[in-house]
Order: sequence, then structure tokens, then C-alpha cells
Amino acid sequence: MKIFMNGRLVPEPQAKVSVFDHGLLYGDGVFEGIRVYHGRVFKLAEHVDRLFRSARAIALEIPMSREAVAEAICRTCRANNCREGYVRVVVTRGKGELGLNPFTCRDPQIIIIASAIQLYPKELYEKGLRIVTVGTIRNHSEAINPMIKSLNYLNNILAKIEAINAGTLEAIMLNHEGRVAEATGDNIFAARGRALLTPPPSAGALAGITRGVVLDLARQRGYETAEATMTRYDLYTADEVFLTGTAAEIISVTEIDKRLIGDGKPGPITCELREAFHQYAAMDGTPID
Ligand code: PXG
Repeated sequence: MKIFMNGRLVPEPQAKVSVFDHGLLYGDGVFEGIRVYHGRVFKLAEHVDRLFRSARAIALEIPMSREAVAEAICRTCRANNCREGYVRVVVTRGKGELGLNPFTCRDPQIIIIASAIQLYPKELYEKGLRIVTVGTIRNHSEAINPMIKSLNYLNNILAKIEAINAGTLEAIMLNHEGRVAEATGDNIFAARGRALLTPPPSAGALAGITRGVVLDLARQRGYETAEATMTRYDLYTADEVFLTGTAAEIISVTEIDKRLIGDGKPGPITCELREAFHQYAAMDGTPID
């Protein structure tokens, strides 16, 4: 496997960062996770834009243009013949002195990995996920703003640990006011009649790219869509609940905190949107060559 590092493609064993990199020492950096479908990078410009917004928010200057990062992503896919897969773009603060001060770091590391993706097991797409709400709350927006895809995901990892300890695969995270924010690496939607609701970024949701695509596809199909502040009650009593994300795509949630959602089977709206998403993903995207 060839890894893109700072302008060069290097064999994986040589792709290394310093133990003094603040990405390792402090989780100081940003990342993106991107899908490749049929030799095309899905929503490339949107992911690159979000990467640059995340970097701007943490005062990290990426020493490449947006166009150069986009081209480097395609180049890394070509070098690895990655036509169906998953691309991880990581920008670390770079090597610096021990101590928090990021201004001792002069050499941000840009790393691109083009590999495969670990999806939820196939049968869960047919049966739906059982999930739980957990005690670890989503980052407060005045701490690490949830819009930033930073290398510091401990908040979400703690929630994931709680979910796994409870015998499930995924967690619903609430915000500091007890409102529904999102799952640990996915956004959440609830369907009620012909209305599709999802928490706003102000409630602690990442402005997910899959979330945006699903909102568009739903509107095109005549569903009402809205960003809405939700409580657990709203999820328990919804007709359908599903999660969206680059890794998961769209997956039905059929049980939350031991309450069946709807009749406990993936609902028709979720299935329709899943189908629409696959059709759209097969056609859209930036060719890697
Ligand atoms: N919320 C959070 C906290 C995320 O990290 C999403 C929602 C969904 O956003 P997108 O833009 O993907 O629809 C994410 C995305 C990984 C990985 O390797 C993480 C994400 C995406 C892909 C891979 O852990 N997070």
C-alpha cells in the first residue's frame, strides 16, 4: 500500500510520523473520511471544504491548496487501485516541543490513506440496529465545536465504549441540555408521517455530508424535512429512525433503549432513501483518473 505523505507517495512501512507530532501527543489535528464508489470519489469538494473549515477553526494552516488536496486524494486512490473504498485524510499539527503550545510546530503532516471500509455486518442493514443512549454527552459547542472533525475523538470513543458495554454497536449521544445530538460517527434522523427530522448543528450534530445528501433526496421525493431539536421521547415514538454517515451510509435503527421503533423492522422511508442513496452514489463523484 502506498501512503501519501506531504506531497509524496511512500510505501506504508515508511509512512511514519514523529513521536513529537502534536497529533499524537495532543490529538491536535483534523481529518476526513471519504468513500470511493465505482472509481469515483463521493462528494470530494464537500469533504475537502470541511477539512479546510476544521483546520481553520483550530488555527491550523494546511500547506496545500484545496485543489492540490483533492488531486492528492485522487492520486492516492490511483496508486492503490482503490476503486471501491475508503479514504482517510489526516492533517496533524506536526512535530513540536513537549507542551501544548501549537506554535512550536512548524511542519503540519498531510497523510492520505486509501483503503477499504469496515461496514456494519450486512444482516444489520436488513434487520436494523439496536442502540442505546449513553451518559457521555456530546462536546459542548464552546469546548471543541462538534462541527470540527478533530483528531480528538475521545468524547465519541467514550460513548462507543458505553454502547459496546451495553451489548450494542452504537450510541446516541445527547448534548449538555439533554437533547439528541447524533451517534458516535453518524447523524440521526427520525421519520414521523411524511416528515423527516434531524437535529441541527446547534444541538451538537456534525453537518454530515451523508446527512446533507439524504435531506436533498428526501425533499426531491416529496418528504418534508426539518432540522429539529429532539428528545429521546421523539425518537422512541417516531415511525422510523435511521443513522447516516460516510461509513454506515444509511442504516435503520429498530430498537432504542429497549423500545421498539415502529414495528421493530426497517421502515419504508428508510428503505426508499437507502435505495435512492445507492443510485445517487453510483452516479455522482469525481473520477479518480
Ligand atoms: N457525526 C460524526 C461525529 C462523525 O464523525 C458523521 C456524523 C457523519 O458525517 P458524514 O460527513 O460522514 O456523513 C461523522 C463522520 C471513521 C469515520 O473512520 C468517521 C466518520 C466518517 C467516516 C469514517 O471513524 N465520521
